[in-house]
Amino acid sequence: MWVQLYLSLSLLKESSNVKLGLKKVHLHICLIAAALLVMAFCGCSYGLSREGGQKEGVSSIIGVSQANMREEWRVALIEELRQETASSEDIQIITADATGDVDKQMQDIDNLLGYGIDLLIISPCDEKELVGKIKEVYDSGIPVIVMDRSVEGFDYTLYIGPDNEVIGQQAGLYVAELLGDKGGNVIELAGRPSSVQGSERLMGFREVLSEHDNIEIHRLNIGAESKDAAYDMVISAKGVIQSSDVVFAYSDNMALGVCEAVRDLGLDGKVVIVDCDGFKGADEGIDLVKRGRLKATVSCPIGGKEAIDYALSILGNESGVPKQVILRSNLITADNVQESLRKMDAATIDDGRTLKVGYSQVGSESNWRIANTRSIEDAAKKFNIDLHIENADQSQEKQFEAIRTFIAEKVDVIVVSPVVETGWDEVLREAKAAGIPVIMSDRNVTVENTEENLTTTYLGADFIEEGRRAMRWVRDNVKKDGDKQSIMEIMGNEGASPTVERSKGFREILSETPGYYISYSEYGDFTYEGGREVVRKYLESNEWDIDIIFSHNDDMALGAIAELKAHGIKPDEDVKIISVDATREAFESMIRKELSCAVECNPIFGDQLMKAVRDLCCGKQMPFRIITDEKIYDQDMAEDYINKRAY
Ligand code: GYE
Repeated sequence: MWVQLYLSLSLLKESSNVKLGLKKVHLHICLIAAALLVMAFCGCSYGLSREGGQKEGVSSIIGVSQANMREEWRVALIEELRQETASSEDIQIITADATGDVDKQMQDIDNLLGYGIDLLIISPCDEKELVGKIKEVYDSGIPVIVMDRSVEGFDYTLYIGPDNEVIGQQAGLYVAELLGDKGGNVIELAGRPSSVQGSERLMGFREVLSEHDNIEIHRLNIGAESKDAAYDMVISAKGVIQSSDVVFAYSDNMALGVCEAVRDLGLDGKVVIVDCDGFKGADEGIDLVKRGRLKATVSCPIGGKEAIDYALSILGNESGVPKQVILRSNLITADNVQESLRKMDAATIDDGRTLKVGYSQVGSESNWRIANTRSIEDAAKKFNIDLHIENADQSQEKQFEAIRTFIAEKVDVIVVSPVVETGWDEVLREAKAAGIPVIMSDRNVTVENTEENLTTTYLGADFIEEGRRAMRWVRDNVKKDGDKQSIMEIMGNEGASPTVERSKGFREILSETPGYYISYSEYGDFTYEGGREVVRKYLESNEWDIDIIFSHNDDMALGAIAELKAHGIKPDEDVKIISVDATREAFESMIRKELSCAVECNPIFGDQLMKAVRDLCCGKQMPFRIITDEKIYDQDMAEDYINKRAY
C-alpha cells in the first residue's frame, strides 16, 4: 500500500510546476484519495504497469490502454513503446491491459486519467463501444492517439494503424505473380473468426486471387491463431497440403506452425509459405524469410515508434501533426530482406539542410486550391524548403512537363497533386529511375502495379468519407415527404480521385437509404462556371424537379445557386444544396440561407506535407497514407464558425 501511495505521490511530479495547472493538481489530490480508498477497501492495485520502472521528475506521462495482451502483435506494440521511451528521462509510460473487455478498458482509461496522464494511446477492444469514452478524454483536453482500429468520427487527436485489406492484397498479388500462367492450388488459413484484422487480410487476399481463374483457393479454418493450432491443422490436413502449391497464413505465429508442419511432412521446398506481419526477431516473419522457410512476408510496422514520435510532436505543440497515419506494409522476400532490415534499423536524424522540392499543383480552379497553394508556400519557408511550384491549369500534360523539369533540376523530392488518377506510371518510373522520391499530395493516383513502389506516401483527405458524410447529412436532415427525393450530383473533373471517391462514398450510404435517388449526374470540373453550366443545361431541357443537389465542391455549388436564383428557384427552400470543402464563401452562403450544408475538406496541410518531406529525406519509413482532419457544418453552425475559418 505504501508503495502505491508513494507512486501516487511521486506522480505529483513538480506539482509546483505551472504546466500542471490547477485542474491537474486537483486531479492528483482526487487520485490520492481514490487510491487510498481503493487500497483500503480491496487492498489491490489498479493493474497498471509502469514501463521501464519508476522515473523521477518526468515531464510527460503517456497512458497506454491496450485491448488485450493475448495477441502477439499487441504485446509487440507495448514492447516497442517501451523501447522507444526506455532511454528518455522525460517520459513515463503507464500501460493497462483491458483483457479484451470493453468495460475494463473504460475503467483502465479512468484509472490512467487518475494518474494524471498527459496523453492517452489507446488500442480499442471495440471501436464502436469506445467512441464515447475516447471523445470524453479528447474533449477534456487530453490528446488521444487511437491505434490499430479507427473509431468513427474525428473526436481524437490522431489515428495510427495499418490497412489490413491492403496487406492481404499485397500477399495476393505476390502469390498470383509467383504462380503465373500455370496457376495452382492455394490454401488459406483462417484463425479466430472474430479477428477483424485477420478477416480484412483474408478479404484482401481473396479479392486479388479471385480474379485469376487458374488459381483455386481452399480455406482451412483453424479457429485460433496460435502456432500449435496451425501446426496441428496442417498435419491433419496432410492430403490437401500435399496437393497445394502455396499456403497463406495471415500472421507470423500461424506461419511458424505451418513451417514446422510442412518440414515434418517432408514437404519443404514443395509447398511455398507466404504470410503477413513480418515482425523482426527470432522465428518471426522476417527471420523465417531470411532462413528460407517463408517465401515472402508482408511486413507492417506495429506503429509504436510512430506513436511515440507523434506523441512527442503533440506534447511539444508542434505543427504538422495529421489526423490519420496509415502505416506502410512492405513485401519482403529473400531478394530484399537485408535491405529492408537495414532501412528499419537506420538512424533517422534530420541534418536541417535546405531541401529542394518541386511541386506540381493541379491549377487554381477553386478557392480551396488557392488556400492550399498558400498553405504549401507558407509551410515551405517554415520547414527550410526551397519550393518550386508549377501550376498545371488542370492539364495532365503540363504536369508531366513539370515533373520532367523537376527531374532535370535534380530536386530532393517531387510532390504531385494529380489532376486525374490514372496515366502516371511512365513519368513516375522516370522519377524513380532518377532516384527522386515522389509524394502524392491532396489527390492520389492509381498505378498498374503497386509493387513497383512508384510513390512514397499520400497525404490528403478521406474523400470517400466526405461523400458518405454528405449523404448521411441528407438522410438525417432532408426528410422525404411522400415521394422519393431526387438528387442532382454535380461532380468535379472526370477521373480525379476526389470525384471518383466522393461519388463512391455518397452512393454507399445512398444504397442503404431508401427514399432518395440520383436522377442526374454531370461534371462541373470543380469551377464556379462549371457548376452554373450544369444547372443551366438541365433547365434547358427539364422542368425543375430536383429536391437535393450534391456538389463535389463549394465553387460549383455557388455557381449552381447563382443559376437557380436567375431562374427564380429558391436555394435551400426549393432545393437543398450540400457541397464539399467548407470555404469561407460557403459559410457566407450558409449564413445567407442559400447553401444548406458544407462537408469540410481541409486544404491547410502545408505543415504536414513539409514534415513528411523532411522525414522522407532523413530516411524515415513513410506511412502509406496521411489523412487530414475534417468536420461538417450546416446553417445552424455557420455564424459561430465563420470567423474561425482559415480559408
Ligand atoms: O475539393 C476542390 C478542388 O482535390 C480536394 O479539388 C481537392 C478538390 C477540392 O478544386 O475544390
